[in-house]
Amino acid sequence: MSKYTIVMVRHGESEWNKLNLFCGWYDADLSDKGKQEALSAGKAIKDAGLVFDIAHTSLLTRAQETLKSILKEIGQESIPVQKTWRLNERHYGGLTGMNKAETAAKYGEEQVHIWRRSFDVPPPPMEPDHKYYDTIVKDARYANELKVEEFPKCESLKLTIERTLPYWNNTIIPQMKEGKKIIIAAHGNSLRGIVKHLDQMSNDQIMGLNLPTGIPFIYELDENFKPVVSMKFLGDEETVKAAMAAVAAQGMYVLFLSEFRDMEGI
Ligand code: DG2
Repeated sequence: MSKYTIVMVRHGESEWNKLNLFCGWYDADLSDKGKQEALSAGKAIKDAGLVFDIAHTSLLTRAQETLKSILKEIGQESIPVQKTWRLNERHYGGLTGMNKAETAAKYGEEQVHIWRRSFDVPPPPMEPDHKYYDTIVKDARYANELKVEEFPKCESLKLTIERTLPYWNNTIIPQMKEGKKIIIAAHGNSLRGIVKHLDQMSNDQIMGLNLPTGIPFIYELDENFKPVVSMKFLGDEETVKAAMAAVAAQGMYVLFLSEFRDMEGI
């Protein structure tokens, strides 16, 4: 029997999702489409009659803005919002700022798939001479959270889970036990980590999961926090499937060809 319900949502499309760039800890804003997706997410949550006591999000603007828009739509702007770097997107290291399809054209789709979806192969590290190194490492929002030597230079999904799961276990679960209803607005890979844990997916199974932007999903959990209902999207099946396939296709060479053709007008 289900005892707890929790809602999760990947932020709406960001400016860098739109440009198909590896984003990670770069603080991209929501695109116009992403703002619309956040509004629709709020409407879907409202239609489902869901209300919350506490919200959790990352330190990145795209997730915070998505959450804000949802809470506004459901008239719950005043609930406490807890922000943590532990829910940040995985750190995409040296790939940060590179175009995913172009990277596939250069290094091969297989390599990009490994970088994006393997469980424990991290992307190349972000070195101090990287274009976005200072922007990220010297960002004041991390000053009280992480020492420079603790700062990730890149993260695999495994490493992402190692910093996300303690937050799930030590902060979110105790709040659910107190009867708090929770929403989490975070990122493709920080949420994939939580989903992998909840559904006890193997390292191979998780490789096939691509989370769409801006479509909330629900977990119903039993008294031991085991799923009774897993990843129930508040959206019609076809739309969700197409959105997941589009995320998977971001690392494909053919997308690079079509982006190139669009640019060249051919
Ligand atoms: C995307 C995920 O993160 O990328 O960092 O580029 O959820 O913050 O938009 P998000 C990024 P993929 O792992 O799907 O390539």
